[in-house]
Amino acid sequence: MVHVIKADKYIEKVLEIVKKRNPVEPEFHQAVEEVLNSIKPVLEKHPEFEESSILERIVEPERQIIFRVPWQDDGGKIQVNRGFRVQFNSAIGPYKGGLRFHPSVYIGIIKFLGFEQIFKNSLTGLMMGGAKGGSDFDPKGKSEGEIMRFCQSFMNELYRHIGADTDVPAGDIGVGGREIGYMFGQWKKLTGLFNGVLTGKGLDFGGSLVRTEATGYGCVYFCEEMLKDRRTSFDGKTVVISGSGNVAIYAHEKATQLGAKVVTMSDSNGFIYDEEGVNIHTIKRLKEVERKRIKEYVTEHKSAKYSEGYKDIWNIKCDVALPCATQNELDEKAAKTLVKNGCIAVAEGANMPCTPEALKVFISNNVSVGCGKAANAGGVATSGLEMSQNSQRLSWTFEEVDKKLHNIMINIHSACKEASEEYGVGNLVCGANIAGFLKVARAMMSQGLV
Ligand code: NDP
Ligand code: 2IT
Repeated sequence: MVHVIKADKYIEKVLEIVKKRNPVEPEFHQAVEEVLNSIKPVLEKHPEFEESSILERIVEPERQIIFRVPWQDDGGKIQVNRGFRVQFNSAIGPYKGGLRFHPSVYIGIIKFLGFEQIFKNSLTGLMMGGAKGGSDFDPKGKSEGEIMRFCQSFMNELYRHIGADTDVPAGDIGVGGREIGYMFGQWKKLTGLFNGVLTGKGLDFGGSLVRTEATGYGCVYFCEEMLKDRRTSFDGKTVVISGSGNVAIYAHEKATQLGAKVVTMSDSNGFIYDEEGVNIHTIKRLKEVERKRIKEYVTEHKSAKYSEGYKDIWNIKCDVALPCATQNELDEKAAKTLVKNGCIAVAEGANMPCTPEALKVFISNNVSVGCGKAANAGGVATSGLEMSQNSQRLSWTFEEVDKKLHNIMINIHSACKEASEEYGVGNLVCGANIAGFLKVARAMMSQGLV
């Protein structure tokens, strides 16, 4: 019989190991701490998880790959970036998760994202393990040729580690349809395989309808369920959205379709406030086609105002806030302001956008909160649907995929709610962590020493 200690001591012990073994990786520590602290009642009910060292195993990636990415810029100079793929957990399916290209990327960011991905993918109900990758490459200001050469060089190493049945990357910050296209082309050239090794592909070569819209739409579908629980809806609500990338744009589109007015969007330089409602067509053209900065919006819309700095976006009065830019973009002060201004629901389109202190403020003030693992799971869920279509060599209609996505988001919301009630934790954030964790932990137990 293995000696079992109290759940809180066990959590403390594992957190200590994580901090010691992964020093100077604050985002990873934050993500682990949040999950571990919220599963305390599960550990109390299931001492077998501690007996089998499930936590010690789940916080350690199965595999971490770091590689050189050399590429030639337009001036002929050779540049070198660093590439990453962290294959975190394959208990419930092949590794699955996005690639992020952003100068802030280092191993700690990839590990926090890969760790969260394990539980998010579990919540989707599909067969997908957790992984994440990327590079400290900065796509801003690069020419089309430079982007292509970088993506090709990135794939020149990544291809050895991925596969349609082993590890399936997709997009994240700085990686959209264009980059996935270049990487897929290089994969095909290197391996000769035309298969579902990447998701988020173009519609002409195996991509799925709705994948582009999926994360933003899914986030709004999840939030709609939270609003239903409060006997209200998006109709007539004022919504603040941060970011103006893939997730933010389609969160805007769906919230607007459901009758809300979206009054803000942002990028890393600043935010726009349009009291008449941000025009989605202008945003799509500026961001998806012309790849311009958000401040350009005000030159076309006189009702809008631009402010430098992205943090003050949370001072804008709203009923619903959808942080869709990046980690830790919404802190305690911002949360208090949102509460004071009457905000009733927050759904995280981004990964870990609210600091732990901000989450506490929301929960203790009865604001409904959908954490990223639950609220933004629609993206990876639809990636899972793309994998299914690729395996079948079939393409489903927009309506079919959208309906499946909607059902998945409704089911995730129910799973979070049920877990929260069963374990008496009283909020969807802990509920998401518990529901996501249980499935993976059980699978690990069944598979022996993995
Ligand atoms: P995009 O690259 O399309 O857009 C990112 C947006 O966030 C841009 O407006 C960008 O502004 C802003 N942003 C990025 N970094 C920062 C920063 N450090 N400070 C302020 N603003 C910043 O990415 P996505 O829309 O795909 O991703 C947004 C978030 O959603 C990320 O947290 C991602 O992990 C998460 N997510 C994405 C999914 C997907 O399917 N794409 C799925 C689930 C989650 P700028 O142009 O100035 O950099
Ligand atoms: O954070 C995420 O879930 C994503 N970036 C999407 C991952 C995917 O494999 O579609």
